Amino acid sequence: MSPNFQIPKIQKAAIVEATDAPLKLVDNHPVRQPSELKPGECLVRLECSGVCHTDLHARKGDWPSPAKLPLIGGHEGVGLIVAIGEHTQDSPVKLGDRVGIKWLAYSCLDCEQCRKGLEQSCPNNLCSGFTTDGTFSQYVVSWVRHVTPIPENLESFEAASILCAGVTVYRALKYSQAHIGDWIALPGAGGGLGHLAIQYATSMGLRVVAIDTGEEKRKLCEQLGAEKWVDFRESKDIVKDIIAATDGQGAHSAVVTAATGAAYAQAVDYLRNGGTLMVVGLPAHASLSADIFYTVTKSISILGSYVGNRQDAREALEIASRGKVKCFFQRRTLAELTETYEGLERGEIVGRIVLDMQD
Ligand code: 8ID
Ligand code: ZN
Repeated sequence: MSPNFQIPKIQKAAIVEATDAPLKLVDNHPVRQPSELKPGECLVRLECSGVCHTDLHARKGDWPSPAKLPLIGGHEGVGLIVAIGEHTQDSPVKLGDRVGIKWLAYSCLDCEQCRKGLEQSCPNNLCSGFTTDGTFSQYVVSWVRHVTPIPENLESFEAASILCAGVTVYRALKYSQAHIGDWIALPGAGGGLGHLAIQYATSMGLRVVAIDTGEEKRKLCEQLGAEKWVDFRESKDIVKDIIAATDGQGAHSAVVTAATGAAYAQAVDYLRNGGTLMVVGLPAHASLSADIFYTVTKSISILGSYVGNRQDAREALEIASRGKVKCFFQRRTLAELTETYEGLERGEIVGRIVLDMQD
């Protein structure tokens, strides 16, 4: 416990009280006090938080796995550690450190998945803004072993969305089996995950065909380095257009970050023989259907990719800190979270929204 930080008793927070209920904005939500923290826990005073489409899924309760209720969403937070639970041993972070809160808030670090670096799939995990309260409040409780140190030369608002969107697409690209010079198809390219995927992909030397809709998203995708653009609303034949855009042979890999099942429908068809489909976007009530004959005869790999581990987070941030990847975001306040969800639902958010948590 530090004498340096004044910790208030109450704070602003956006609360989901019941599945699909409107957000309740309050300014008197209790702040967990330093004396109430368990060993291994820390209290972070948030500066900002990105808003991910996952937060909207959590509010709506449209995934097969339920969120805690009542719930404070949010998992792209950056702030300062203002307290650490008494009797915490060997903490890798200290008071005053600037850290990130990502989706994976806690894992046991001892099960087979954790030992193998697949901690995001730890059966005992806790996820920020889903199974433990997240970053849409001014203070959040997290775990010293899982918060992510933010590189000094990366501004907090720039870092926020790297903690989910950035890490997720960085890892998906890493496992996409795409090599320098290969074509990568990115359905959802104009959204939060997608616009960062364009930049990580071009940094890896990949050639990007961006798939999304509307002039604003087209411009952003092209500015960020996409060589080809297919508008999924305008195209009469998406498979044909993507194959034509990729030297007539199809993309070597696809990282699907669209939040709709439709974006998966043709992926196997526009992949080149030997191609890889990275399953990232998590549309509600959707299942993946791929023609078995062509999956086999085209030697297609289909891989699920779930956020990233602590090492992926550090790598994704380090790349951003070197200026290779830059989040395109608009600043808003917590009071504007409801309209942000509405914008996400309508597919109108270009890049990301990052909330100023002290405003
Ligand atoms: O670990 C994971 N796998 C992970 C991590 C983080 C987020 C998965 N996600 C999931 C989210 O839960 C969500 O389902 O990825 C999805 C995308 O998250 P996001 O990038 O935060 O959402 P967004 O900003 O709304 O972007 C989605 C984009 O998809 C486009 C939209 O226009 C938007 O720009 N899109 C849609 I909707 N349908 C499309 C289609 N058929 C499409 N783009 C191409 N083709
Ligand atoms: Zn997310």
